[in-house]
Amino acid sequence: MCIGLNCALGAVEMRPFIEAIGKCTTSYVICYPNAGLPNTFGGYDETPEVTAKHIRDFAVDGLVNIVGGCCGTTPAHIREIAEAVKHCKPRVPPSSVFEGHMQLSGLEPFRMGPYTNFVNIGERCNVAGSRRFAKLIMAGSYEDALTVAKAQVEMGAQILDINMDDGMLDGPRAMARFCNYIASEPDIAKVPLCIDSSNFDVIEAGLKCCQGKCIVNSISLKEGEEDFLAKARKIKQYGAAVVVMAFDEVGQATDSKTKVSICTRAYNLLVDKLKFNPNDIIFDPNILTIGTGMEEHDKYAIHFLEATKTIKDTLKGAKVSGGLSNLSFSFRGMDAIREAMHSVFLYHAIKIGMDMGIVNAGNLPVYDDIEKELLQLCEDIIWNKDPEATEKLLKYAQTTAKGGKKVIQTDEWRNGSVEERLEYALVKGIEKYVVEDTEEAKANKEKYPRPLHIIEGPLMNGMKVVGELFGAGKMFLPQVIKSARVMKKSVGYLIPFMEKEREEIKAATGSTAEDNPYQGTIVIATVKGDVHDIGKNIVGVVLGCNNFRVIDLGVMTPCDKILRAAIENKADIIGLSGLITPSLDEMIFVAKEMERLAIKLPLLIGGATTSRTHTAVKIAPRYSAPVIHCLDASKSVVVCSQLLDETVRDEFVEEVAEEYEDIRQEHYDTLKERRYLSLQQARDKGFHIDWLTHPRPVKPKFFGTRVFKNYDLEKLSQYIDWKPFFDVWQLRGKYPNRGFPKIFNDKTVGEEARKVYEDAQKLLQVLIRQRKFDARGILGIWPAQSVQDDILLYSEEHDLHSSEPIATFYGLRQQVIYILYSVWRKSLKMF
Ligand code: THG
Repeated sequence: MCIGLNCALGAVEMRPFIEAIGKCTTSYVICYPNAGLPNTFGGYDETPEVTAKHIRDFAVDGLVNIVGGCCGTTPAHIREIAEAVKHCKPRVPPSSVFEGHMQLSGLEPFRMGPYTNFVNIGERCNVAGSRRFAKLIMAGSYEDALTVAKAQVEMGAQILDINMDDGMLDGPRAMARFCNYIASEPDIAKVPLCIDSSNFDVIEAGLKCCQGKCIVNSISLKEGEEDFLAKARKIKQYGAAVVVMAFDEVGQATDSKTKVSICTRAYNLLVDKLKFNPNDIIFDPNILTIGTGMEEHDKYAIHFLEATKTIKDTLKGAKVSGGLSNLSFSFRGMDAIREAMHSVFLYHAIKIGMDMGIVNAGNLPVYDDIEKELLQLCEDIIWNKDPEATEKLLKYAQTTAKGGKKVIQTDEWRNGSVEERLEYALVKGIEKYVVEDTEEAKANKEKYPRPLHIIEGPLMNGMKVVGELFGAGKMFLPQVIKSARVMKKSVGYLIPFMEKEREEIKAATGSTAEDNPYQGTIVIATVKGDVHDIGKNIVGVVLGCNNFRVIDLGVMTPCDKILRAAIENKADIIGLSGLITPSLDEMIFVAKEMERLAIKLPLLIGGATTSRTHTAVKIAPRYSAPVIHCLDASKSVVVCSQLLDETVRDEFVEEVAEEYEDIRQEHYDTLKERRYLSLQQARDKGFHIDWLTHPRPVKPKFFGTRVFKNYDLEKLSQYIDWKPFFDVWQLRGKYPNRGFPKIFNDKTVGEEARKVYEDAQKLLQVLIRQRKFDARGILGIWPAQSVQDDILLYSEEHDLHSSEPIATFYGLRQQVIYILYSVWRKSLKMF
């Protein structure tokens, strides 16, 4: 930190201030006084020699680092001052008792001494981590978004994490703007900020707007040492502390050994190569989600805790932090369970040496207050002591939600039809009877002539329900994985029969078609620049369980590798995944490349920062084949199956395209900031005809008006556009102008749509038959010409150059840019 002293004071008046500041631990003191106090005429009388003498006294006393002159000083003053201090040493700040500890600041200093307890970093000013905050920021309500920041400080957050990583936001702008808003509110600005982004431009934008010393969250070795050091060098220049994530060129460290080795490598680079203050380094060895239902994830908490211990023991001065709420993502919607897990985890992590964490400040129950059964379950899941822990926690949530009453498990569902039983088993993840039930369905040759029909029918219906429940937050990830396993069991039973069937067809038809027992092939990858793969791995498992051949290219996958793999493996679908915002741009790039190379495969977009809006607005317009946002692993099965089933594919693709078109329209309609062209630009965009080369327009058969009386209503009724009619009834769906209205097939609104449509037809017939009104029309044709923005009409053709117009249509050109959106969208496709 530096303090500068200048205007309004001469050097004499400055003395007491400089002495006071000298006692502070502030790194730099800059002193550039006026040439004395102004005289009655506002001029300055102090000579260069006098000013220089005063400043020299400061320098000799070791009070200043940088000197100069302000009002009234001249080049002669500066020359004299420079001469006077030539042999003086710069001030050395007195050492602080906090030397050797992390020191941060907002408006107030924040020092982490040896007795500082665990430090809470508030997580909620994060567009990906709080729906409320995201809504406010997206709507541009920054003032209201400050309440989210303030509430956290009031509830005990000592540092605030700020994250604006969303594909629909201009990250650097949003970050700078919010930091500036914070600066205007001392109750918030008193705490240091933690500028959180996976995009370094956003981080820099934040750093430029922050007072005090903040934390940069985060950098890592994922792009190699050079990139890592370049970013760290900048952070050092800005004087910030830094969070280093345990990622490297290979990916994100999940086991404790790799976590420690990456952090150690980063530590040595920072301390040896850049002389980075070890007290300004915070390691984040990745708190990853447990209880996902996948065995590989069961030890994630233990790995973090083990790594934390070693890092604290071996990397002197460095701190350890982590994003606590990640731990419990599997239990989204079950806040009591999540909070208990967090408290139990922290209880152990703090003991081991975790210094700080990004937490939902104020929402951590006291360890001892946690209900005993829940506490035991949390201990079990964190320390991986019970393979059933996830299951038991889910059950616990369900029983407590029902007023503490235990749910009685009965086998009553076994009385339903075979379809109902299969669906129930899928939704509830019960494997016990699934083979038996599948067998029963297969035996019904009338209903299911081929084994594939069972997959496409009842099994897929069950998966659809799973997808819907998951989307509505009523089912949780571990349950989805269980459902996928049930599916796998059922499909596994059917596969030998399908293969046999294929053999038979081959023998009968002499076909030499390649044997392909799969529903289809999908190439999935985490895009370049991104190391997150947990979600993608889950998608891989779920699709694999559903008889898809999954070619998983791993993380940090460059575009050309993805496309090559898709072509070489004759993939049917490409799936891109990513968790950080820059991945969104990479996905756009992949889409553009696919368009350029005339690839026609459907493109699935998934991962935590992706969204339907971003996919619809920014990715889909770049690629003419289907682009579909598929956030949930459970939905991927239904989406992929529909894409590969020729009977429903076109309709599905069309539906998605229409939905995305609506999203785009809505998005552009709600854009708060309208942008304008200048009038001249708008005029230049007008339609200009070169009359010399343009063929002369055909001369109409008449000039003047023509009137239609009593026009046939029956004829007119065929031209009614019914879409606005359904819109008014808020029935959304398809209604082509002619032919059978597709909206009638819509599962949810179809029946109602048909009813209102039939009512309307009846009314219309009454109107026509009883001639309730007659229809008249008039049209007119006149010679016309445009003059600037306006259109002038004349009574006769030869009037054009000689006489006065009979009428003028005034047409100021449209200057709002977004109204031209549909034109712009079409032109986008050209890139
Ligand atoms: N390490 C580092 N930085 C990080 C993370 C990390 N920054 C982001 C994230 N992880 C930590 N922040 C959050 C913020 C919120 C949630 C999780 C992590 C969260 N939010 C609720 C949810 O998604 O269910 C939303 C609640 C709501 O909308 O109100 O869980 O690991 N260095």
